[in-house]
Amino acid sequence: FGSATTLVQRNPSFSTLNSDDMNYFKGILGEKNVIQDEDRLSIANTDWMHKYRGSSKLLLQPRTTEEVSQILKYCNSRFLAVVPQGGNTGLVGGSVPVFDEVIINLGLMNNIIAFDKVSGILVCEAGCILENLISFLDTQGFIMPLDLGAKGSCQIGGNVSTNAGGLRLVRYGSLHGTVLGLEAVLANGDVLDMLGTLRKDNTGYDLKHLFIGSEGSLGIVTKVSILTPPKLSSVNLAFLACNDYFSCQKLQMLLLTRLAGNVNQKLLVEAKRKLGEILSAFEFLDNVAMDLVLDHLDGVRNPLPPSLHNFYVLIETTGSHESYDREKLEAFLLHAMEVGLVSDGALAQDINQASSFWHIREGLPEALMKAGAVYKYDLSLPIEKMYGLVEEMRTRLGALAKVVAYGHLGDGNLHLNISSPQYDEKILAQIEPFVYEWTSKHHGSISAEHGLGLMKANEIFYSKSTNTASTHRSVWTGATNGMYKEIAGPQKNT
Ligand code: FAD
Ligand code: 2HG
Ligand code: ZN
Repeated sequence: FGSATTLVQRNPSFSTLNSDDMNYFKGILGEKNVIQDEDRLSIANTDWMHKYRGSSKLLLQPRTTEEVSQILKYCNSRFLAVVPQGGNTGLVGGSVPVFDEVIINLGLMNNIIAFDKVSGILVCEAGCILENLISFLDTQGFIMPLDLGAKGSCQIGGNVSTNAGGLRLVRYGSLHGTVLGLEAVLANGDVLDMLGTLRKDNTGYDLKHLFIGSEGSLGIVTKVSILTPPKLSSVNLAFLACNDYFSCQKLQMLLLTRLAGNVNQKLLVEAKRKLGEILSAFEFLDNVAMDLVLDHLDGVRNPLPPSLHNFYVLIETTGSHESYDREKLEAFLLHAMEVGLVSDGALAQDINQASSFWHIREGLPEALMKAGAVYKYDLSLPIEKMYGLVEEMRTRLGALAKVVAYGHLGDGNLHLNISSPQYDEKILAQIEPFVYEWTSKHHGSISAEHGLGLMKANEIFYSKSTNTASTHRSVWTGATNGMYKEIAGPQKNT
């Protein structure tokens, strides 16, 4: 399904499982958590998109850090390859085995360890499902600093390991900022206790950052401490239509208080500065994406009929002063309409309407799955260039496939999805390496938030210099001796 898959071969230094191994694992985990059942293995071997499939014969479910440590120590001594797995919602083929690796799923390590209502610091096990953490914090008057469509299944350990971005990054920043500490187990079973809850700690390297976004390549994250923001009382959501991409972009410039062309700038900048403070999401989708959702998800309707618009933008604000925040958003929208940036719009009147607006944006990955085969690209690009790629891709593909664009416009992240009834080498050849070359030429990143996984293990060179990529490799070799996960970082020798 992509260039990486055809290049990878099973590392012959890895052993295969035998009955002594099974007995050992049963000894430490108990029969119940050593899973060889075919149906359960089939689920764990297959990724969310049903695009990547391994052939593992063993799924282990540890309950404690000590058990994770024992498993890894043993696998390391026996040269058994492993793959850490959280909620298995990853989109780049990193959460499932490539061959017959032992799957280590963290789902049973799902306890909340501590929550401090004064500092907002949450300490929990890595297997906690994001939505459960969101619900728990809600009862405490706090929120998670990240939110994504996969919240019902993804785990905080998986979020940290992919450095998941999501819908609120524009407000709360990346997990590199909000994760204060981690506990992780290295390939040889050593436990690294970095589970601090301090805001400041400059004693040497801050090693936790190596684990954030390392996609399980350096070890298994077992516990996380994370700074959570207080829940604010006033959340507003606007669903807007723009006629062209330039207007979406300009709208964002207004929000972020940069000057915005031929309008009454003084007045505007003042209003936008205030909105900028309460901005909590800035998402976009194009009309092809909208049609896809309408065609494939039940009960969804376009809040802005008739649907003749080319682009849609969701703007969410979160603040603490209900009437004032609402007024600010309304004033901003009125102005944006007056100057012609917005052609139509709706403000959510209640929580149900807000969730129906969000469903359109969050439902896109699912709608694409229902539409057939999908080639997924997750790119960071300069905002003014971003949509140029979508247009060029449409020209290249013509009637061969549908080009669907959406993403986190607020932080320059385009989700470019190419949808067709079936996978087809002809389509892939039109997309790759063009999409990577284009991104590299415009100094973007070929993985904004989903990671490299199996899909892009060989493509890191489009976004990292040779020296940087070889330093990645040295870190990986130093931490694991190369005897741990099958795919972890660049496969080519640099
Ligand atoms: P998995 O998919 O199980 O694993 C992902 C990677 O992390 C794998 O390489 C795995 O080996 C490793 N891993 C998992 N757990 C651990 C652990 N405890 N220790 C070490 N390594 C581990 N991503 C975004 O960034 N932003 C989005 O907005 C977003 N929206 C999504 C919406 C949908 C509908 C879907 C299906 C996916 C979305 N994703 C998004 C991608 C995915 O959900 C995230 O990457 C998520 O963080 C993965 O978490 P998980 O628990 O499912 O991890
Ligand atoms: C999102 O933002 C996810 O919805 C998935 O990151 C993106 O489907 C995709 O390409
Ligand atoms: Zn995303």
